[in-house]
Amino acid sequence: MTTRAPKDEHDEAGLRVGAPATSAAGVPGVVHGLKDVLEQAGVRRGVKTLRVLNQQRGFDCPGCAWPEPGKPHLAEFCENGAKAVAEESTVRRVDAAFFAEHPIADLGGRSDHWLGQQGRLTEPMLRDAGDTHYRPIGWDAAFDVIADALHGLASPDDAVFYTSGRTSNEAAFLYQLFARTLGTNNLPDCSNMCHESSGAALSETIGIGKGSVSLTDITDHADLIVVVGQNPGTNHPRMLTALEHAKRRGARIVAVNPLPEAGLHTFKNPQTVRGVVGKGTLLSDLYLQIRLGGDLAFFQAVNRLLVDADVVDHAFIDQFTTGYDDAIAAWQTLDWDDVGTATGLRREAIEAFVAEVRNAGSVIVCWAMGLTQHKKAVPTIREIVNFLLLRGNIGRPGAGACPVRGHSNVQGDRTMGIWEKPPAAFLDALETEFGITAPRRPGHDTVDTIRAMRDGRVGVFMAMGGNFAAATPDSEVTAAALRAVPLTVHVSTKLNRSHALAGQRSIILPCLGRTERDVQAGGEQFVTVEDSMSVVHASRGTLRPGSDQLRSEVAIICGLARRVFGDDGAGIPWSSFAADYTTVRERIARVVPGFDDYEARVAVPGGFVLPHPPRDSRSFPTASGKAQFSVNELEVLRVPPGRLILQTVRSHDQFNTTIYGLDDRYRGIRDGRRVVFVNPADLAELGIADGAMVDLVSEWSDGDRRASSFRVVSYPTAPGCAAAYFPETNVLVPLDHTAEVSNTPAAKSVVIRLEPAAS
Ligand SMILES: Nc1nc2c(c(=O)[nH]1)N[C@H]1C(S)=C(S)[C@@H](COP(=O)(O)OP(=O)(O)OC[C@H]3O[C@@H](n4cnc5c(=O)[nH]c(N)nc54)[C@H](O)[C@@H]3O)O[C@H]1N2
Ligand SMILES: Nc1nc2c(c(=O)[nH]1)N[C@H]1C(S)=C(S)[C@@H](COP(=O)(O)OP(=O)(O)OC[C@H]3O[C@@H](n4cnc5c(=O)[nH]c(N)nc54)[C@H](O)[C@@H]3O)O[C@H]1N2
Ligand SMILES: [Mo]
Repeated sequence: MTTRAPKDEHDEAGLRVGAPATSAAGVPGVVHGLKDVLEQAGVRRGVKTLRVLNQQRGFDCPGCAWPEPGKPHLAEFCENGAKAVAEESTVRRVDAAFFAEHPIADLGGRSDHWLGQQGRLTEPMLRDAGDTHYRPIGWDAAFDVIADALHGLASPDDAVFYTSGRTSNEAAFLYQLFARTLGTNNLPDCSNMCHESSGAALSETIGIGKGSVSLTDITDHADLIVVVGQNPGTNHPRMLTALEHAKRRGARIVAVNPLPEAGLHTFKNPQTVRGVVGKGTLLSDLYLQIRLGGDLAFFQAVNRLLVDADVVDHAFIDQFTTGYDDAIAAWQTLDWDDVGTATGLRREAIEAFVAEVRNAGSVIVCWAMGLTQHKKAVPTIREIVNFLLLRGNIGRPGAGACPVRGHSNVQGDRTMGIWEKPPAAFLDALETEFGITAPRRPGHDTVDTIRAMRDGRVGVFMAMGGNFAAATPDSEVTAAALRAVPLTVHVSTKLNRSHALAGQRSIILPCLGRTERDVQAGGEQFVTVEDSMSVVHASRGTLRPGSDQLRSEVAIICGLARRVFGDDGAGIPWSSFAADYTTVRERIARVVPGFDDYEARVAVPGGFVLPHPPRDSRSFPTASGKAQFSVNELEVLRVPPGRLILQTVRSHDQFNTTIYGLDDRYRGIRDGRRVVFVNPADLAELGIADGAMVDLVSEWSDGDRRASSFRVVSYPTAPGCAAAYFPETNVLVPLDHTAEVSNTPAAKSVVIRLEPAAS
């Protein structure tokens, strides 16, 4: 068992490339997962942890936001959930001795993999201005440093409070309350880089920014499930179990993706006998290998064909929607040559999809980052809503919009008010409940935060989880911006790049993770989370905390608030909140719609479902009171000769910036990450050999961006399209390259050229 952390960096020279897999999960999946947990957590602790993962009395998997079934399978976890748990329950420690041994300059030069592998943070640390190292600081002294810095700001808007989507409902609610009591809406979160485009498009068109389907719509009711811009085999493996259920009762599945992802092809369910010994289930009935960014044109073409054939649901359209005539007029102007160029698909392929739709009584569209991280992400998702509205595929069983969320509580954090543009009604309710004056100026989102840092307008940056330095675009610009901030504060479980690329003064506050017991003055606590389908349920840690100095996120916010607001806490009972989270849930129930009787309803195994008017009653809380058809202008991405469109994706061995390991098993990559996947025809045309070493260069008006030394891998991606892993490629994405409306970095469409590697 290798419980010791690696001392040396991994050498990419050992990188091996094999054939991509044609099926996902199966026995190797769970065996891989178990090996990870057992190595890092030790055998007894590891087994104990996995037994309560996603069970109704246990903790919510800290991996993705896919919902748990009503009756969880005895082992309701996947390989990647097991890896997420292993990362957190590791017995490795990053303690004061570690920081004494490693100056900041050393940490800054390390890979994300090396940093993450060092283990759990154990005590608060401070790097003072000019210091070369972090050194230990007590909790109270750390809170004093932060409180003094906040008091010294000219305006509360000079502070920024970032959140990553693993934060519980209770912590998120208190965190936004803290920021708003201070007087700012500067509450950017990982969602700004993730499903912001989905929220924006859905709010405009159906009146609520959340998906409209539940798990049984997929497993039991849908006739056709379209999976667009998503790689569930790696990122939402338990979704494959749901798709398999759907498939076995006769549902059809269509995958739309530039990459032929293994999980979309065949699934070997590790939790059934068939999956263990058999060939698995062939999932996709139709695979459309679309060009990057081609989905808007694709859905416009589909909608045009449905209207031309007059196979739309007129009764639904008349009763529940508005804007239909304008949409029809726009589809009539569609140019089929543009559709061909944008999608890379032949007309017959689009017609084959339309035939699937015509045969299906009910249709669900699922999507993730393949749609949201493009310049035209919001119009694309609006066009998908058009598609659903045309045949009344919203607000009835087996139909609807299904944005598949990333972080396990990213949706809940937004529900709790982590939002730089909060609705007025939410602020009104906060004011009534707490007697504060909530700020009304919109705050900074993630990209605007970096701009503000760069321009010297941020005095304090605090992050509740996440890895801001590594997850954000334009790595060099962002690193310089972060270094200029007078004080940065990171509440974290594990060491990461953000601790190295920190402000002039920098504090690390180590916190409990999901897996750990949370005991406060009022006894043992649990927290609550909301999954991708609006189900709210409890999560209870079971392991002994990684160090006796760790505090819960709730306790950290409340401790800081008492220092900042003094003993009366601006009239808010922070100490009682920290002692007993029931008292936090009481307040949430009074402020956030849908949480009445919170404590009792979350005590029920499986929790409760939040209201969703379009799903529940076909009522659409938009300005017009109807679902909105939209007109979306098509802009074909034309690439200069010799250039490719690059998308930045996750490997199978990472959770965002946390790099579990160096394999991407399903894509045939072992022992390395610096690869770029390119279609063989493009390689031939560019005169570049499979296996050659290249630099990736993106060209912008303010100068080129370069990511050095990638191995070219000939791969069956869509022609003209390349793929490489983030965060290594974030350096290529300029700050201003964002989606319209949502301001999400357009990380899936970066035009690049390949140059022979300089080094
Ligand atoms: N194990 C693991 N699980 C995770 C995560 C993780 O890193 N590791 N991250 C979590 C988070 S925060 C998120 S947001 C989700 C992310 O889940 P995904 O969105 O599945 O993640 P990506 O790796 O970004 O994959 C994007 C997919 O979209 C496709 N795609 C890219 N561009 C286009 C396009 O223009 N059109 C179409 N049709 N397809 C396109 C890509 O080929 C790829 O299959 O996963 C969550 N779960
Ligand atoms: N180029 C490119 N960039 C991307 C993306 C992409 O597809 N391409 N995807 C984007 C997406 S979808 C997302 S969501 C963002 C992710 O952005 P973030 O959410 O900021 O990043 P993570 O890598 O998920 O954060 C990992 C860190 O969170 C901390 N952590 C883990 N668990 C806990 C906990 O329980 N409490 C606390 N306080 N800390 C904890 C650990 O210290 C760990 O190092 O990245 C975005 N960046
Ligand atoms: Mo995400």
